[in-house]
Amino acid sequence: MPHANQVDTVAAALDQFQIELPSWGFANTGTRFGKFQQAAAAITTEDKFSDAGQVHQFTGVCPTVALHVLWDLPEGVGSVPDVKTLAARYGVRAGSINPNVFQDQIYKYGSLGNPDPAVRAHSLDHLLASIEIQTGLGSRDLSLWFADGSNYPGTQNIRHRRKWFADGLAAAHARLNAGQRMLVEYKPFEPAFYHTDIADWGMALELARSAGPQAKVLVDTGHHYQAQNIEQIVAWLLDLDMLGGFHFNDRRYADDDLTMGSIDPYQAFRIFHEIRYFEWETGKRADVAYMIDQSHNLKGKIEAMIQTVVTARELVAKAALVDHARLARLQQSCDLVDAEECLKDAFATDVRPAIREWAASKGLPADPMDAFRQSGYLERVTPLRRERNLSSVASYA
Ligand code: LRH
Ligand code: MN
Repeated sequence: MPHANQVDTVAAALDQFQIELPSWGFANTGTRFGKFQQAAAAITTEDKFSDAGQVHQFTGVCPTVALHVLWDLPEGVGSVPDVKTLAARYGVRAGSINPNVFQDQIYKYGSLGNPDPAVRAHSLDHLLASIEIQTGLGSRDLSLWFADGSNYPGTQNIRHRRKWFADGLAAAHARLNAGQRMLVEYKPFEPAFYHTDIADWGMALELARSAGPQAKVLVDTGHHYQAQNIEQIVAWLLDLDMLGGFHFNDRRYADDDLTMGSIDPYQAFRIFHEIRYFEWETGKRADVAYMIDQSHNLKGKIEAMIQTVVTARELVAKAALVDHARLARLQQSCDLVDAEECLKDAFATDVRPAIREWAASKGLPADPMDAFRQSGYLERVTPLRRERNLSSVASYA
């Protein structure tokens, strides 16, 4: 039986926790070696809202869905009314808006970083159209990731591309409305394999700062070299008031987009710890958008998402149990072992009983996965989607 203040601490942490679901996490996705079709996978934007609604219904902490402009708003700003209808129907709001300047053929040599001014202008137009969608849907964040870069030394002028990105992001920032933010996501490689224009946190920080005050940095946990200390980057960005949000997932090798906490849950715990410790020390709420960015190539999409959110709730609860006052004293007195044990003790705490109490207090199921499986939702939607999913088999070459 968890002791009283553990239950209160966990409940307080979960009462203020929200994590955004990626619409693309519900659709059939694959790798360059192929895509294994799931009959039940979401196809339409309505399917994605419906599936996201299931995850929120059973976990209680995912009231928004991140949208990718080309994939979820086929008519661009013209799709806004439909999306609003879906949000109302399925009880989840439209979240961050993700422009797509990496898929179309014209982006072969880049988008905002392309040597061709016409392609840079076209890319900027897409960002501005995405801001109109952001405004139409009342979404706070424009979430920006660019595939831009090069594959071979000497093939592009890296300095010129940096300047073009600075100009493009500043031009987009100028069109943001009050209360809106733009989040600049970095990634060291893929699909570019020699240089990527926004490759690390420092480049994203510099570009966000030069764009304007409503620009922040987005940390995708899969976008780091193996040896990088991600929670140190998080601590720096927090201290610089430049941390805007996260794309949580997990990886064994590169940007594997695996289920959060499936490979290294202590990594995600250390990230949540740095945020909680910052909030405890400063008394300030970290203004961070927690989002999931995963592609479930083999697992059932909705089950993988429920697994992810259940894990996220547990890691947030564990991080809330760190005795911050004691930790601060031990860090100051350099009591290394006891300081480290503060984190390990919290991480080792089984918070599931306390989370079940919190869930019961919210009218939520003790076991979201079991509740979803008992709901018969999959049995209902699969026949409706099977034909369309299994008729389109995509191959790499
Ligand atoms: C790029 C990325 C980006 C998304 C995409 C689906 O790797 O992390 O955030 O747009 O995945
Ligand atoms: Mn991402």
